[in-house]
Order: sequence, then C-alpha cells, then structure tokens
Amino acid sequence: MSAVHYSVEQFTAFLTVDNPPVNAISHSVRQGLADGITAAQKDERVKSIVIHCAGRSFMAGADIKEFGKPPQEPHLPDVCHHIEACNKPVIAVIHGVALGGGLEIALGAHYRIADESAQLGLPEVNLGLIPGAGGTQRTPRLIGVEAATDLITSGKPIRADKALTLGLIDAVVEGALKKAALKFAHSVQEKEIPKPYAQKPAIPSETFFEDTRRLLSKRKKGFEAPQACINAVEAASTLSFMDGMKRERELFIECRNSSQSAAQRHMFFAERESLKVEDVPRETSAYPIKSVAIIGAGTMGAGIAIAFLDKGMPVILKEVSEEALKAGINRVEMNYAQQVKKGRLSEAMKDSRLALLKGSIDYGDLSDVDLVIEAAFEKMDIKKLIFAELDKAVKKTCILATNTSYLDVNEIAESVSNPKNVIGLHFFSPANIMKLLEIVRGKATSIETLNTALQLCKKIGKVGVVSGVCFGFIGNRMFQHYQREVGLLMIEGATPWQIDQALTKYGMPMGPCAVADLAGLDIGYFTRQSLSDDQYEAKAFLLHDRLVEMDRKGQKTGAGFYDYADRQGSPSAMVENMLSEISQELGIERRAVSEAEIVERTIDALICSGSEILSEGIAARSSDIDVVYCNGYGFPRWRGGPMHYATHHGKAIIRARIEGYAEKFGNRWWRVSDWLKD
Ligand code: T1G
Repeated sequence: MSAVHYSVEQFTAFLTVDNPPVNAISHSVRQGLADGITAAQKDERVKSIVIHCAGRSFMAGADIKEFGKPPQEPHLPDVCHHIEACNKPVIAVIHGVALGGGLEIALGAHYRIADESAQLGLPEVNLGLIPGAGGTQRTPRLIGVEAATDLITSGKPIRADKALTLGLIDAVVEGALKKAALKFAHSVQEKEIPKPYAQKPAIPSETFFEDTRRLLSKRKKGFEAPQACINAVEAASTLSFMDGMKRERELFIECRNSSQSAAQRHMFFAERESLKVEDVPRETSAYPIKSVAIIGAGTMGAGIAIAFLDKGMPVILKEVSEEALKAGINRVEMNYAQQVKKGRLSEAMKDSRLALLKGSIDYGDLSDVDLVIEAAFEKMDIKKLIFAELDKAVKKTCILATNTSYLDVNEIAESVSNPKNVIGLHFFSPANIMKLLEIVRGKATSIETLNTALQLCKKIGKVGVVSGVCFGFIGNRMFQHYQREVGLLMIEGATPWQIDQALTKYGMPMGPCAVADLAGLDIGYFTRQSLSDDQYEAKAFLLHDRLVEMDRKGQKTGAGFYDYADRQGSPSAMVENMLSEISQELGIERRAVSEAEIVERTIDALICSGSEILSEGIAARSSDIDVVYCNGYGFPRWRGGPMHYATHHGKAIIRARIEGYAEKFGNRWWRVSDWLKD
C-alpha cells in the first residue's frame, strides 16, 4: 500500500504522507508523491495541491535505513523537480519537523506554510552528508548564501517564526492546520506560480567561502561533510541551477560513500539502540519523575542540578551545612549569570529556572521527591551513610541514584531496605553540557527502575547507555587502559607533547596529557590511592604521581605536564628531565616512539578493554561502547567510536597487534576477547 494517500476537497488535492514514526522518505513515499502530483495535474477537479503528513510531524528526511541499499527510482531530487514543474500551485503544509529531504520536498513546492511549533532544518551534515535533493541550490536562492550556509553547515533546525523572517516559508498559521491549508491554497490557486530559483544568489563577500572554510575546519575539525556543504553552496552562487544540481549530486554521492558518513550514520542509530534493553519490554512501567533532589552541591552536583532545572524540573540541592549549601547554590547562580552574560539565556529564563531551585541541609525535606541523585565524595563509606539516611527519609517509590564514577553500585544498594530502587546515574562533567549518561544497573535494580532511568534520558536530553557493575563501568574503565598506555609510552621514550600531537592528529579534540592537566592530575592521583596493585600498572603513572606530589596538578596550579604561562601551555623541560630520570630508575633505555605506535597502542587499548567489557556483559552491544566513547570522551564521531573503527579498520589487524603486545609486554592487560575473534 502506498505511503501517500490522495484525496480532493474544495478544488484542492491533498497528498497525505503517512509513514510512521517520522514520515521518513522511503521509496514508497517518493513514488507516492510523484504519482500524486501526476494525478493531481490531470484531475480536472483540482486547482491547487497540498503536501502534508499524518502523524506527529512533516517528513524527517530521507529514510536513512535505505542508504546501505542500491538507490531506487524515483530519486528524491527528481521528485522535487517533478513537484516544482507542476502547473498547479503546490503548497507544503508543515507541522512538527521538516528535516533534510523533508524540507527539500517543501522547497520543491511553490509555497510553504507551517504551524507555530514547526521546526525546519537540514541536518544532513550530522550524518556526514550534504543535502542531496536540491537543498544546497534552492536554499541560498531563497534566503541568501549566508543564512543558507549557516542552516546547512550547522545542521541545526530553526523555528517557524525565524524561517518566516528568513523567507524560507510564506506564512506561519494558527489553529486547525487543514483549514489553514485550504484557505492558503484557495488564496493562491489563481495566481502565477512563483519561480524563485531562476537567479543565482549573490555572494556575501569575495572571501566569504574561504573564511567559512577556515572557520569550519577549526570548529568541525576532521569532519569532511561541512567542507562539502560549502562547496555545494558555492556552486549555487557560481553555476546555473542545473549545473549546480549536478555538482550537488557529485558531492552528495562522494559523502554518502565515505567512511565518515558510514560512521556518523552508525552513531545515529547506535544512540537510539542504546536505550533499548533486551529484558526491559516496551510495556514496562516507569516511575513518574517530577521532582529531584541532589545530594552534594559541588561541581558535579551543581551541574546535575542545572541539567534538571534547564528542563523545568524542580530541584532540591542538599548539603551538609548552610555554608556548603550557599556555595553550591552560588555555583548554580553563577553558571546562569554567565549564560545570560554570553547572551545564551534571557534574564527571565534564568529567573524561572532559579525559581525551581531549593536548598536544604535536612533529609526530612526530601520526603516527597521522586528521584534522588547522590553526588558526594567518591568514598564508599560516605555513600553508604548517605543512602542509609535516604532510606529513612524518602517515599517508597523514590528512585535512589548514585553518580559514582567507578564505585560498586551493588555495595551501595546494600545500605537501603529497597535495593530494587537503587541505580547508578553517572553524569559526565560538566553535567549540564555533556550528553552522556551511564546508567549503571545493579544486580537488584528492578526493570521499572531501569526503565525510569531510560525514559529520563529523553526527558533531560541525555544520551543514555546501560552499564553493568565493574570498576569504572564502561567509559572510565576503558579510559584507564588508554591512560596506562600513555604512561608507558612516556617512560619508554615519548614525551607528553608528542603523544598529545599524535592523538589530536588522529582526531581526539585534546591530547590525554592536556586533558589530564585540564581536569587536574590530582583527580587520578586520589583514585589510584584506592586501587590495589593488580588494578593498575603503577609504573605508568609514576610521572603523574610525582607531578602531583610537587604540586604540579595541571592548569589550576599553573603547571602539570605542561607549563602554563598562558592557557595554551608549553612543553616543560623539567618534565622531560623527570621522564629521563624515571626511565633510568626503571632501567628502561629511552627510544624514539613513532606517531603510529602512539596511536595504535592507545586506541588498541580502548578496543581491547572494550571487547573485554562486551565479553563480560558489562555492555550489551559494541555500538553502546561507541556511544559512550564519542559522547563522553571526545572520540571523533567521524570515526564512529572505537569499536566501529576496529570493525572498519579490520579486527584481524587489531587482533594481531594485540597478540604482539601480549608477547612483548605480557598478557596482564593485552588479551584477545571473543568480540575481536569473530
Ligand atoms: N530515517 C529512518 N529512520 C529514522 C529517521 C530517518 N530519517 N529519523 C528517525 N528515524 C527513526 C529512528 O531511528 C527511531 O527508530 C524512530 O525513527 C524515532 O526516532 C536527501 C539525504 C526526526 C527529530 O537526519 O533527527 O534527508 O529506534 O528516536 O527523538 O538531503 O529522529 O524507533 O526503531 O530520533 O522524536 C536527514 C533524523 C536524513 C533526521 C525525531 N534527516 N531524525 O526525534 O525520535 S538524510 C535527519 C531525527 C536526508 C536528503 C538527505 C529525529 C527526529 P526506532 P527518534 P525523536
């Protein structure tokens, strides 16, 4: 059955696209639209044509699931041309979102109207693509090169009112959409059909495209698609429409066939799969979460509070003293004041969010909250005491979550009478910015509690991944292995700056040593004090520890791996001498370490520990590990995450290298787990 329904009402043909859940433009939709336009042209009852959608939204773009398959005619650009060539006025009537190919279909129509809540965008760049159905040629002609470049390279949707101001749509309508559609259709059916795409758009300035390329090569470092977007928009302003369309098609096919697009499409689906848990059926209930308490108003606690306040959720911040509470509330207020100062937030929005924030030093104030998130010191005895207090204070349906980044959630759950309501919600700092949320499932955690956490992710705009209980869960466990190899490479001969350079060239936003200096070398130092020797390679962290002990804790003390006369930091001769001393103490003759070895050993360490995490069932899917590492640790999204990279690079190659490391360094850390064998 076609995904497009044809009907006629008051001289207007309605082509209704109905392809749940997001009206993705599958082959059936493309064929149905093409046939519908042909039928409406022949239909003597029809003086105007409306394209609209059933369900919650206009079309959300091409069906991404079809990309891996051989493309089927009619191709989307041809459908858009067919619509545009129609000799009766075609009106796209938009509600919900019109994204990618959906907006391109609307651009092929002669008019576009939208309801107030509509959002319009060209997010193809987020999939490593460019708009491939005329979007890069029509948009600049409609709204100008500058606005079009921003819409296409940012991938961000704009609201209907802004779309109207830009000229992307012709009207924002209120009330019943179908009635408004009929009214608009009747108002244009005797008018001459507009042809806005005949003229080339003006170029904003001689250096516009080069300036934009330079800006994006920094802001979207390593990504190819933004550059392709600029090339396509430049073609719109230098070539005829048809030649521009040919150029767009070439660039689109290049992007679609690229490993970067495959990686980013992998991430798109991976971030949706990660919220599906095999033994949590869709019909599982979830507790309503309408209010939250956060225990501990330090950096993490304040960040978590902001994450909830931003979504309009009332928050109680609980501290041990009035002084600590005041400092915590001040952290939240300062953050919002900064956002207002930077123009990211209005005063009114700041006030409305702060109005939802309350402070307390009494557990008795938490009796009615639906969720408590403990964000206190990373010490098991402190956490157990807090949970024992919570157990007495909260209602029976309250979810008790710990934000611990590596401690045993099962042990914490033993402190309460209702362990099935206990779960780990591991936020990443800054908690109001970082998208990743590791949901740590204890052995007693009920599926209702787990499902509540899964639903919460969507509610607060986080990317959730479920982890089992182990030291460091998924991300931090892998990160520790990555850091181990960094430390070993340094005592073997590499310098911190060589390592950072090699890994930023690979695509990491910051090198591991610069990251450690930014976060503070003392964080890892305190964690390591709680580890037993079999949990980490002590010699790999000798330099880290000695730097902390001499108060070189990173940026906050003006020196760490680097010297910080300015924010950039510069290589430190003293650190290089310390490395030579440590190598000598260990009887290691320093050697030249290649860039390739730095990348292979550190990234292979992620893959090796990732595959162990899979074999232990800590993570359910390899794509879940990719979601963690791209959203929590800056792994380049255009490589699709460490496990996608391993698959793309070739598991056999990586397996052979790991076997080689095991021979050279022993198999304490280097073991080939099942995932790498298949
Ligand atoms: N194709 C196929 N499936 C899609 C899809 C798409 N475009 N968009 C969403 N889905 C699935 C998704 O996998 C999930 O499946 C379900 O729909 C609900 O999605 C030629 C080439 C529209 C804002 O990039 O941004 O057009 O998990 O959980 O939070 O130029 O989906 O239920 O099985 O995200 O309400 C450009 C991508 C494509 C838009 C809704 N379009 N989608 O968010 O639901 S390329 C996009 C979204 C293109 C042309 C080019 C969001 C959403 P399942 P969801 P949501």
